[in-house]
Amino acid sequence: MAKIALITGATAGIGEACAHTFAREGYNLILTGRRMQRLERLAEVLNDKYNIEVAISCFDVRSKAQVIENLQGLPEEWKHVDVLVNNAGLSQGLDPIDKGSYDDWETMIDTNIKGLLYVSRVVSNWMIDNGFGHIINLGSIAGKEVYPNGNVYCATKHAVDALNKGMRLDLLSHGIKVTAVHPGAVETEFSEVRFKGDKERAKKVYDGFEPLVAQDVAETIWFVASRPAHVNINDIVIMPTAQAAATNIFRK
Ligand code: NDP
Ligand code: 8X3
Repeated sequence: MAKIALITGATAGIGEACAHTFAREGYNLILTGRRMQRLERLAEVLNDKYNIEVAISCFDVRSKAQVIENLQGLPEEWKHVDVLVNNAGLSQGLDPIDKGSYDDWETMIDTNIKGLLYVSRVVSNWMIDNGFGHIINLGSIAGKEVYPNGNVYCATKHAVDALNKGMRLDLLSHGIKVTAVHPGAVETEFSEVRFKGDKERAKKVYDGFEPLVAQDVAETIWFVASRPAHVNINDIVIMPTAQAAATNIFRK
């Protein structure tokens, strides 16, 4: 029987690349995100290209009720999830703490921390019942370092780092693997979302150096997921060669 991966935030960027990568490796997929049309299109493409089964589940991870209802509403056979990629996340704004938007702060905290917790609460129970599973959390270099004006986004990714360690401890006796993957700069829709659709400002983030692309991170996630049963990668940081630290990028 084919293995199953549940990928949150599969409508763009790293999540979408993970969907292609796990499909390539023969996994059946549960794909989630808020943009239904993108989920439907992706499911069609993957199904045609790789002949795998895809279930789509469209919800906002910020809503505890939506997360529980949609995930628990999946047919029982889809609950044998081998790999959960906790990828849905975002940054909003880049303002100093005295000027930050309350709404931006809440969106980041509700998505990156609370959303990840809601999904993990449901899926970790399936994994415990199944007696197997691997949770892969998308952290960030922003979860290892803090940079100017990154305040709340960095705090949410530091929380992911802590939750990753907490999950690893709490799920140890159930044989469930837990890993955090922490990328540096990856050119996706991330900066466009951070700057609320300002494409020009978003583009500048990646000017003068070669950033990672989503596929680089997806291949790292696949590496982590494909280790032998007795091997767990706890934590991995992946950076563009031109980036040594969060704010230390060598631009030509
Ligand atoms: P993208 O903006 O390209 O993709 C983000 C994904 O998250 C989308 O599929 C989006 O789907 C989903 N998402 C966002 N908010 C919600 C929500 N409330 N409910 C459900 N899904 C949501 O960004 P990336 O691919 O770059 O980011 C993926 C992860 O990687 C994030 O956790 C990010 O913090 C992290 N990361 C990114 C880095 C980068 O430089 N790009 C570096 C380090 C970490 P939809 O809008 O359809 O809901
Ligand atoms: C995304 C990378 O450096 O913009 O997590 O925070 S960064």
